[in-house]
This record gives sequence, C-alpha cells and structure tokens, in this order.
Amino acid sequence: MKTIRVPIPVLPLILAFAPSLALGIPHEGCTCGGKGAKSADSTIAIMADATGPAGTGKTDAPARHSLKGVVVEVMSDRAALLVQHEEVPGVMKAMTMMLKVDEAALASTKKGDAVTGMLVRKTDGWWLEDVKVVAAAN
Ligand SMILES: [Cu+2]
Repeated sequence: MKTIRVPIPVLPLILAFAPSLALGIPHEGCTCGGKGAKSADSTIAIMADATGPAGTGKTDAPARHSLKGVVVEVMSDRAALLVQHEEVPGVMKAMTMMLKVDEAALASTKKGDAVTGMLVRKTDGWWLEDVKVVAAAN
C-alpha cells in the first residue's frame, strides 16, 4: 500500500517538467531566447568553416562580394552612401542600406548614379570598395 504512494506525487512532477524539457530542445535552435546569440555564433562559425577551404590560410581577409546598386543618397557627413542594391547571392537580399566608402567614392558619386563595387564586411560595418559609376544620374 505504501509503495503506491511514491509514484503518485512523482507523476505531477514529471508532467510539470516534461513540457519545459520538450520546449527546451527547440529553443536551442531558435533566436527567441537567451540561447539565440549562442546559436547565431554557431552559424557564423559554420559559415567560416565553409569558406575556409576556399581561402586556405586567408581567414583574416574579409570576403568581398560584387554588388550592383543605385545611390539613393550621398551621406558625406557619415562617409557613406545610401545604396539601393540588388541581391548579393548568399550574402544579403536586395535592400537599401548605408555602405561606408572612401573619400574618392564619396566625391565621385551622386544621387541617382548606378554603381558597382565590392561589398565587404568589416569590424565597423559594411563597406563598398572599388566603387565605379556605371551609369551617371541625369
Ligand atoms: Cu544590404
């Protein structure tokens, strides 16, 4: 008789913990909780591994991606161009974003210019290098 009393109080405990255990697993992979940053880091590490073999021994050099876009605004005060760019396959979808540029690019571009360049992610943000005006604005 006494042995039956033990499982009964344990059962509600199992039922109480089971949902949180079940929820705990999907939470590892999503970005909704505190684990989000950790899994994002894992993703970045995986991407770095994937690009590693192609650039053997050059993991310090940031990847450069060809970009096409139109200058929406020259932001001289921020040393940047606001660029409406086409999709950069595997890097980002088409969007309008601020890209840091050097002084030469800042001086040689104006609103409405169609430009090409190399998209590079640096520690201080996204840069557009080797900027060329392919079709000047009217
Ligand atoms: Cu973008």
